[in-house]
Amino acid sequence: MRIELVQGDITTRAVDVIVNAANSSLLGGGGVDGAIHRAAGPELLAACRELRRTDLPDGLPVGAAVATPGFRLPARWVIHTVGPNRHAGQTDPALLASCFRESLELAESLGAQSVAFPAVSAGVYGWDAREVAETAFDAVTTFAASFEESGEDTAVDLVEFVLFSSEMVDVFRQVREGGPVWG
Ligand code: AR6
Repeated sequence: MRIELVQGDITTRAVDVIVNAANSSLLGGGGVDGAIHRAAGPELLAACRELRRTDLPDGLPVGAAVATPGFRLPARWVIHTVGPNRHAGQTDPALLASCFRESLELAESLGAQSVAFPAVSAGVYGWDAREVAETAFDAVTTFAASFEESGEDTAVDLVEFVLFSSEMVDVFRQVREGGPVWG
């Protein structure tokens, strides 16, 4: 499984799945969530409302993931996950790891070959970029290793981290290379 770092707007990625850093309501917001809803069109909000009406009347729990079509996006599906909100006292890294793991498992069950993640919880939800990067790499490598141990191949063979700023790319690169993060 390849892991790539990309600087840019996740809504432009022509991958099978893009992951949305949503909130529990699934009804949109700012940041990457707002960008994805704008690019996907109003059909995405309608699909999210339908999920709330049927499977998720109380919303999507922190650390969980759910899929919708990508509608007007180049991506085939959007997987919505809810990162922990540090400003609300959600400081357990296991919750953030769960976002990456559950999104990957759902992507795998959809047969997706390529998955793009944003830096979940590193914006409005106030997590330190380095901690997000460490958690993200750890979750992806653990996911890949679990398949290798069982001798099975993953459907997912490309994971992209699509990061808005060059500073965030630097943090992810430093964490991947195991070196210090400056600044
Ligand atoms: N492509 C890639 N990354 C982006 C984009 C984009 N188009 N736009 C922003 N980012 P955030 P969170 C980066 O705040 O911290 C929303 O209102 C951004 O620079 O989007 O999980 C939701 O509805 C940052 O590095 O997500 C929730 O209420 C990263 O994406 C809440 O924010 C995540 O920032 C979720 O907060």
